[in-house]
Amino acid sequence: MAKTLHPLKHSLKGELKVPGDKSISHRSIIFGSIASGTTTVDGFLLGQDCIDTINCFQKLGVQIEQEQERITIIGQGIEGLQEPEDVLDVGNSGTTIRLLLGLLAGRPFHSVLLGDASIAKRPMDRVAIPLRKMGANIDGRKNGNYPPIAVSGSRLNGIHYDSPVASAQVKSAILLAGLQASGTTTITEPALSRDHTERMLTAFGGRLTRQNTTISIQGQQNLTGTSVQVPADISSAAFFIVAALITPNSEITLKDVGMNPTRSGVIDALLEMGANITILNERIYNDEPVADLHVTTSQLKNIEISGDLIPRLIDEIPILALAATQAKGVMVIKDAEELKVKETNRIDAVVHQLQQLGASIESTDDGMIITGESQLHGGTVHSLGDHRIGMMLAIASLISEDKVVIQEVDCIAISYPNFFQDLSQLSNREGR
Ligand code: SPQ
Repeated sequence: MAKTLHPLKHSLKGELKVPGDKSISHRSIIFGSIASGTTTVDGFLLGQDCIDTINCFQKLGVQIEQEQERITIIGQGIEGLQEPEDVLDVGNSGTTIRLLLGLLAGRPFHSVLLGDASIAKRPMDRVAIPLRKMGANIDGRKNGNYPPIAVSGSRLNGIHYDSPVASAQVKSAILLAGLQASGTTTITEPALSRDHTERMLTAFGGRLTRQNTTISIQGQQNLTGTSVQVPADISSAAFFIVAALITPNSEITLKDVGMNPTRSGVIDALLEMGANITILNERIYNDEPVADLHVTTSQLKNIEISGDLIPRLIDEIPILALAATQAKGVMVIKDAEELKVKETNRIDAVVHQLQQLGASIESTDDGMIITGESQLHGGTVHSLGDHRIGMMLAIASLISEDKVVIQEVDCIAISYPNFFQDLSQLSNREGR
């Protein structure tokens, strides 16, 4: 479906709570399903990716009930998982397929995992290689690297793995396998990736240790069901934060935003760019920091984004690139090769789509270079089936001279089903 969006007539004003965190929602289903006893999850993200995780666990025999944003999982312990009678379809979700591979590597049955056309192109070697070292049987297309991918459970042994990438999906898959392995499993990553798995495992009564970027887990642990309150997703909030910063006379407050330091790199980067963002009412939900964010229109200046900051804002690079088109000076984004293996090649997708709107932006081998300040002129663009590209382009329409037509906007429902209603609520405009 295509959608035509017109430039913003007024400013953005008001208060909004964006939907629940996608990474935490996935993990609440995974841990609730392998724990013993009942788990309740409030503020669950009803985006397609997380619904697909629920569907996979139901096929694995877990009783999961949904009532609006409250999910109840009746966990029977990890031994309660049963061989699925059908393939496990993860849809568009890289997190679901990679974490399931780690979990199912140690279960005594056979499963086949597949997803949509984007998932069929996303590499699984990054998890399959360390899992095979632990004793896993994993096979798939192109030497076992691409879905559909099959896993036959086996006895796993703990390993020490030095991961070449800072990836929470790799770390989490290894920890889920390590939970079932004999001995200790240790993973060292080159920079710290998001740590929701570690925090949630602890909330379910699991034990692990961390020293710098090395995490160790002892095998054969039992988890116990608990209550989870999911914070609002900082990755979804980022679209409205940037929208308020770059549109005239805007002032918004975003409620209950997850501020886990392994995810809040986007706030650090924007503050360094001169953004007026005030962090209010800081508190903790199940070991996850949360705050309200007050944001007003700001004159931004560009900075370099690289190194250890990259994993802390990897999913926000598309919207940061849009912010950079409206900031003074040049933004250089480096060390971000990981963008090439997301739902799309996000370096190419961001650069080509923003060029279509008139931005001054070029790709590099490991990132992009953006020169501000440029007036976007509008035009026809494509989400390429990537929810974060679709939302970035919708925010770009607010400041374009002319209308923006976005093709394939439906994909936004992967992480933010009510995105356009929430945008209308803040933009208070006719005709949207
Ligand atoms: O789940 P998926 O499709 O991989 O989703 C994305 C996204 O933009 O929503 C990436 F495309 O987020 C990943 C994120 O980039 C979610 C995630 C997680 O929940 O563990 C970790 C990151 O990926 P990685 O490979 O760096 O671990």
